[in-house]
Amino acid sequence: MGERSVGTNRRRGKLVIRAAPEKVLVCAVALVTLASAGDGGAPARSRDQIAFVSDRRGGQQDVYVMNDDGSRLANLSNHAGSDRKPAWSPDGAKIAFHANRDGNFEIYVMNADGSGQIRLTNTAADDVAPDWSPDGTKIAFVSFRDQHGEVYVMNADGTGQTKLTNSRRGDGLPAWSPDGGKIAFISTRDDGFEIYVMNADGRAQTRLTNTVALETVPAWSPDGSKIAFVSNRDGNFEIYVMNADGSGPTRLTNTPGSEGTPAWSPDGRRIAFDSDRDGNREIYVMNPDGTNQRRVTHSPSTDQQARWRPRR
Ligand SMILES: [Ca+2]
Ligand SMILES: [Ca+2]
Ligand SMILES: [Ca+2]
Repeated sequence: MGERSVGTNRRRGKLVIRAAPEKVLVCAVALVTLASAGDGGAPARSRDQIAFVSDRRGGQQDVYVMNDDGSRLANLSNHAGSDRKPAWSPDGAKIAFHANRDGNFEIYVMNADGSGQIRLTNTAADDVAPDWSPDGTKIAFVSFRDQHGEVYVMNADGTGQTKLTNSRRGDGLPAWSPDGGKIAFISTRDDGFEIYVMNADGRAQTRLTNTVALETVPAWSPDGSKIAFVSNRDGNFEIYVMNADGSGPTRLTNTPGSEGTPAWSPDGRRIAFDSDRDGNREIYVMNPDGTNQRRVTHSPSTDQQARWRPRR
């Protein structure tokens, strides 16, 4: 349904462009009015939103938000330097991200409209890759304050920073399970990039994948039964999904390009990801079985790291 309405708008746009200038203005106003009425007037909720990272503004990486059909794009973080890895609070009111505004990366948080940007960490090392706990009280992240990456957790206001892993190799990309009980993450502790899971207090660290290839970017399905991830086990990077215990890995994409960063929609019926299959990196959406893959962004810049906004 969403695709059809986009196509209709696009065709209308071409008709408008060929019309006389004064008609262009009239039609444009009419279209805007229709769009506003459609979005605001109906009792049904508006489209789900996706936060992502793009360098479309002068090569500067910022956190953007758009509707999940690519409409209503806005630059949220809009700051010099690199703003990356957006992660929504569970109520959809805030976004955590990492940025290198003071010489190295720190975790920041901002309101969903980009206002109120606050720094949560303050170390001489890189602090990156935040992920919010499902109850909203904590943020897991990765810090290199002990030279190598380890998974940490802190209160959502930045206090109480605590190290959860201590592998002394390289642990990263924490992803909180929907029930809050576990955190998936990646580690090189066994001489390869593999996906692990641990209890949210750091206990019971368990390896889920075991290949000679590279597995990374775990993402829990909303019901907690599956974990999507990225692997190059079949020659180049593709999106896979497995059961939460590591069993039943299944490939969802199959392209010569490089796929990255899967993210589930709040209803679990779609997975967003990024890919350079069309020449430069764009955000795509597909069904959880890999069908119906379609591109959402259309920009010559790099668009990546999609995260779907939770429904309130
Ligand atoms: Ca830092
Ligand atoms: Ca591929
Ligand atoms: Ca692009």
